[in-house]
Amino acid sequence: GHKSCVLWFTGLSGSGKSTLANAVDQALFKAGFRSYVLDGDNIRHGLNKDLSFGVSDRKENIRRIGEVAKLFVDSGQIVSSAFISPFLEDRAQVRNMFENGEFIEIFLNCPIQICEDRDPKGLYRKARIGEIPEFTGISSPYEIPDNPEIIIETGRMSIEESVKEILKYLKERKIL
Ligand code: GGZ
Repeated sequence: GHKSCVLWFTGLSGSGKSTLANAVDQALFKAGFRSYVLDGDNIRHGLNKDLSFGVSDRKENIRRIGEVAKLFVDSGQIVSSAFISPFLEDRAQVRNMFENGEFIEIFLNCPIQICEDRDPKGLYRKARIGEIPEFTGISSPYEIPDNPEIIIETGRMSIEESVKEILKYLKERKIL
């Protein structure tokens, strides 16, 4: 068996949150652990499709995701959450819903130039020309985590290396 926990990925659009969360999920599955990924595809398009990208809706987005993550932890799973979650206060609020050691904040530290160069969906380009208002990192803030459990420099590290580092942390903490 294993302990349940939340892997809370935070970082800019294009920093690799969903990609890395899914890679960790795959690795956990292969190793026989039960895990699940919450990301834009299954939350922003479903439960939270009534929410915009204004400050108060982003806060509500994160609050609801925290509540859903809590349900997964209660059910004994490792849940990976992959949302920008730009505000320190909101991340701290979610952290407070969990026991000590259950909430593992993973900051994907990637320079905005790299995210913007990647621009897989062309959103940065649209944000630059004003077609998307309140875009994180351009016209809406991202508050850097002050004490994350793990920092991954996704501009420098491969996905495989990043997965290894996260699994190593979970083993050291006796979660796996
Ligand atoms: C930031 C936006 C915006 C604005 C749409 N600002 O790279 P993506 O496309 O796939 O991921 C981004 C996603 C951000 O949703 P989150 O739920 O993670 O954000 S938050 O935690 O702040 O609520 C991006 C897309 O949605 N997107 N408009 N204005 N990202």
